Amino acid sequence: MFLTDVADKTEVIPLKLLVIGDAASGKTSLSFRYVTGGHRQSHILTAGVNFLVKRVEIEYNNRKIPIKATIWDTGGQERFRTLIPAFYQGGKAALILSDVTRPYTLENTETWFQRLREHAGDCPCLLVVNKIDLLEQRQVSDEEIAQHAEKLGIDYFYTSAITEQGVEETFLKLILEGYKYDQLLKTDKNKEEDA
Ligand SMILES: Nc1nc2c(ncn2[C@@H]2O[C@H](COP(=O)(O)OP(=O)(O)OP(=O)(O)O)[C@@H](O)[C@H]2O)c(=O)[nH]1
Ligand SMILES: [Mg+2]
Repeated sequence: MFLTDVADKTEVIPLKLLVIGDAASGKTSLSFRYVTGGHRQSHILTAGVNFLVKRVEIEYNNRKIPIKATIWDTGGQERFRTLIPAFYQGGKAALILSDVTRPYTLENTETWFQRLREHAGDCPCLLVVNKIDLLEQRQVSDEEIAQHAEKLGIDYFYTSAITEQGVEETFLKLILEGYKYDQLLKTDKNKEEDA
């Protein structure tokens, strides 16, 4: 009985995930919402880096894989830029946030995308259009969003940290993509060692 339990234990995979995007786009609220189910009412700007831990099980190739995801969320303000290299290092997947009420935050996702490529290589990323609950203040159309995502060559999701719309789905996709990328890097590393 005891031996079976031990044999059944599957290795927990640690994954570092990144949440980037302009100031006040909802990075902290969305991460917090996913990890705790709670909502932060006010905007307490993130000085430096927050990180949250979520344990989750994903299914991949008919196997259940336990994951310990560490979600890193950095302040979107320019003055936190110097933290960037350490923040990105080892990131396995990223969310790039925009705010549906401020079109320039969608435009700026391109800069965030380039920054990600510069500091975290080919790590997978998803475009997130947040605050979708604010229907009356919405300033960007579905077409603009689709075109923008296509230009970057990435998938996109609509979310709300208030109603929780799209939150679970977005983070599950992020974790799955991060897991696949992590496995790929490990396989490449093993190949190098064998060569
Ligand atoms: N209506 C609505 N408000 C949101 C949503 N997400 C975040 N907010 C609000 O937007 C403001 C900014 O949210 P934060 O999560 O602090 O934004 P941030 O991206 O972490 O900001 P920085 O840390 O400064 O970069 C707060 O007042 C949040 O309550 C959302 O989906 N809908
Ligand atoms: Mg924040």
